[in-house]
Amino acid sequence: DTCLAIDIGGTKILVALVQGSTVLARQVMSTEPSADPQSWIEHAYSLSRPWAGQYQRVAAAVTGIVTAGKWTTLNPRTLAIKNDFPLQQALHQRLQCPALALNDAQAAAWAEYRFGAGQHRDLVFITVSTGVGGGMVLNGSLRQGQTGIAGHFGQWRDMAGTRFEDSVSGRWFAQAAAAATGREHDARSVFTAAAAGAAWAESLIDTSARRVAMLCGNIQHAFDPDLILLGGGIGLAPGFLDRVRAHADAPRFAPSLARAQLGDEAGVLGAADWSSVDQ
Ligand code: BMX
Repeated sequence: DTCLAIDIGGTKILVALVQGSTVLARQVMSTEPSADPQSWIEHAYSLSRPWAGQYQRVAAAVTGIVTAGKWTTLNPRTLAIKNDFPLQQALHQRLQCPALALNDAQAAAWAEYRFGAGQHRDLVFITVSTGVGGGMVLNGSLRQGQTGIAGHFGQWRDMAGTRFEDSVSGRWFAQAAAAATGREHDARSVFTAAAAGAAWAESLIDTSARRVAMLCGNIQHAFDPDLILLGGGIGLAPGFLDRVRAHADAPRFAPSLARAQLGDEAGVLGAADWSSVDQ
């Protein structure tokens, strides 16, 4: 059957009509950070109007934690959501069909396992994006945990109490670039500046990659997975994975790193597939 799948991230919302591993049609818009969940849903709904009657269920992959269908932010800097927004219920009411929601990176991990990188025994997916998210498929099953928080590696804190994602993510790039240049930047413009030879931009990318390598090393020590996949706008940026690899280079226990294969469609593909297996 066919699923309407919605990925609500810190920067953009992707709405797709999905059948198995195929995205039949898609629409993308930017997330208005100052708006609220109900209005993001209304926007997604309006983008999906041309596909009315073509799907039997709706699945959402969202930035933030989903506990029993309710949605809460972990890091309001990535996207602020008031606690326990009844996401599944709101989707069901708006779209008038069965609805399921889960965290975006968990959905992406599941999609990579099913349709992307493939069926490894233990696979970890990390997205370096607006924030830093993660998901794990262990022994063939998606690990969501008791509350849905499993895999939130970006929320790990250093000794000073700083969240990991606040020192490597797209938001961090924007802040660090502004501090370095006195001008406004986003992650994309930092990568463009680095490609044009700007030393300050090079150095920011290298700092982020070094910290992500550290994160991957920690994950390896915790779960010893077969594979760690890197996704997200920054994770997939040209050259980023190579830098992470170079920094992660420890002889015996280095993580096995690879590029995530499903790009920005991992969330919608994973949510759609998960909604067919988890009901
Ligand atoms: C944050 C957290 C995670 C999410 C990750 C990536 C919030 C709102 N989100 O760590 O749940 O998986 O960001 O999100 O607390 P993205 O929007 O950058 O893809």
